[in-house]
Amino acid sequence: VPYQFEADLSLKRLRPRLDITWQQLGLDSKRAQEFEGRLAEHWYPLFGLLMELYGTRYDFFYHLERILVTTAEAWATRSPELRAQDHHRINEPDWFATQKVVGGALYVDLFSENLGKLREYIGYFKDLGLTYLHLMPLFAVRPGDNDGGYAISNYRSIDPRLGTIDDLRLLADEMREAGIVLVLDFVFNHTSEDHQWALQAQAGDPEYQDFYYIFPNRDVPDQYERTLREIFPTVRRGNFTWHDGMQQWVWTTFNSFQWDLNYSNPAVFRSMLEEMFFIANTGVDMLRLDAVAFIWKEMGTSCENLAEAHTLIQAFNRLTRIATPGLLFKSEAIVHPDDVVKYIGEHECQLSYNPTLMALLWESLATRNVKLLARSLSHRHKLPGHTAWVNYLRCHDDIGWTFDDADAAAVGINGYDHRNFLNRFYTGQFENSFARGVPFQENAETGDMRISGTLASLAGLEQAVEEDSEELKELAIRRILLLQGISMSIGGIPLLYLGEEWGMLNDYDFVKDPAKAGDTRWIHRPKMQWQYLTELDDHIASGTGSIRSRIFLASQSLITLRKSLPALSGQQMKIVDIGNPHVLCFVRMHEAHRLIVLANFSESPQKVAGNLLRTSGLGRFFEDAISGESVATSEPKQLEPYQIMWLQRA
Ligand code: OTU
Repeated sequence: VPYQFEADLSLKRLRPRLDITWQQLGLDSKRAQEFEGRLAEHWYPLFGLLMELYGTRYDFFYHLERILVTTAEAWATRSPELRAQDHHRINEPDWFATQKVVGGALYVDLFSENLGKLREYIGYFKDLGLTYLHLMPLFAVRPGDNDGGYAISNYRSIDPRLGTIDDLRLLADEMREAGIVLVLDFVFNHTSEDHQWALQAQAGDPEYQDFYYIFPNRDVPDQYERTLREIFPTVRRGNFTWHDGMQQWVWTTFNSFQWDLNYSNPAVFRSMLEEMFFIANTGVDMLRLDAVAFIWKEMGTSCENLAEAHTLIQAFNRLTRIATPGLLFKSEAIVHPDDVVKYIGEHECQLSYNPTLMALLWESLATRNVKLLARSLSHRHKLPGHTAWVNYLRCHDDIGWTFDDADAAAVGINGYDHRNFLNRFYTGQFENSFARGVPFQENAETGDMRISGTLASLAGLEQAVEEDSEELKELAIRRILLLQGISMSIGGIPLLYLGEEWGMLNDYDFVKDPAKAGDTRWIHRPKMQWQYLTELDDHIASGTGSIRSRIFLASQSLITLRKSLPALSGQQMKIVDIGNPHVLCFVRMHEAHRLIVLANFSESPQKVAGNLLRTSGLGRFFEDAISGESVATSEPKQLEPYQIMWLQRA
């Protein structure tokens, strides 16, 4: 064990401080044993991580003590319900990985106006089958543009337009009773320029100036710039913003009002830890770790995905194991697939967005060819134990083509050209494209861009509705359900971005709001239309159906079906080469359960040889769990345009 002697001695010296904390909190030492047991269990790795990050600081021991006290207080003030849940989850470390878990994400204001009203929709989530709900950032934000809530001015108060901390606690309680997991963001790479720490920095307090990266002139920023990318090039060139009041430069990776936190300062780590525990103790089950790639900077590097970023998250993770062990982390690393997976682990982030799968599903829809998707999945889907992918088709952000160029080359694709093609395809510039997306952060210099647009608009529904073509509508609906069918069966937690269940189209009105006009991602953040639900009831009563009702009912039954199929639990998945480049085939397995998925990514019918299905060792007769149709392996099987089948042994 590295630093074993130092770790032991430090803990011995810290023990009296811990006893004082228990006394101050009126806690008897018997109850504190729970905490101390977990502290002992995680102390060596935790100490090692903090030593790596801050061991050379003159004031290391001071910060160590404060980190420990913060953690002890967080545990001691955790509610009995949450502590009971912690115990339960320690004993069931894979509780989140079963097929019964299905997620949804939404903006509170756009969905239900506020947190109070959101409670009234718990029935809606249950009806749809959701057991996990990610609420987009809902904390207090700066006035005007707040990057969809990602410019936080106070992590302990809710945006007054949405409600109060008590509303959040109440919602968390009711969701827990309803069996729905609550997910919130931990926006820890940056704060808003009007966060208390930033205001103190602006007032000239050197202690708080050290919370951020602040420079008197361009010397150091220019040196950093040599190796940095630009993430939001249409907002501002470069990564630094001149602050008039301070007459200094501030590091701002994203918008100019989002100030990057300086984690090389242990006071920042300790302070954000306290904010994290505050959020956790409101009743949050999972924290989405925003922008993980950027949290550590080092001169001469890209300042993305550095080793210390992992050390930092692992340190946060160990502290949650001690104080709030029911809490999980979800990584938001929308980066190269080799880097995405490095954030995933029992002792780092137990969950991660799966941006590679997301991008390659869209890639396969555009090309009608699954070779790159299959190639990537064949060696990138497997994850370590007690972790899971979060599979999504669209989210509140743009689509970036983050696939691996070597994967592409292996199937004869040039990555650079292919990204250009995909950008043209999804912005509708490519002839015969069905997609209605728009560019996001187009970089005039590099020609680089990302794509905005809703699932339905990108899948062709917007075009079909405009052209009023029944045939095109049918194809678009099938594309939507095909992608949903994959996301629900590939292995991991499927995450719907709410609105998708209705096939909601792009909303072009965002440009009318000056705080949103400069950011095309608002095109795919439409307001929920509750009349759809009334229409649905009418449709069910009359036996007729609109496009929206059809998408809703089909999504709902896919979710119900997924939950009933134990083979869809966990991650285990094997790609099968079925000899048809338009058809993705994989086998899902969990314990003794098996399921074969066949998915046709083209608008023409496709045949697959029946005997190939037999090689899966699952027998000769199957039933498609989606359509109920029987399939015999003695003859070739024809898949309809964009059809997906979940084949069970009959
Ligand atoms: C995240 O995304 C959020 O999801 C965005 O909504 C925020 O605007 C941003 O951080 C700042 O808080 O650049 O286009 O992984 O792709 O972290 C989205 C790298 C983003 C980035 C990602 C970031």
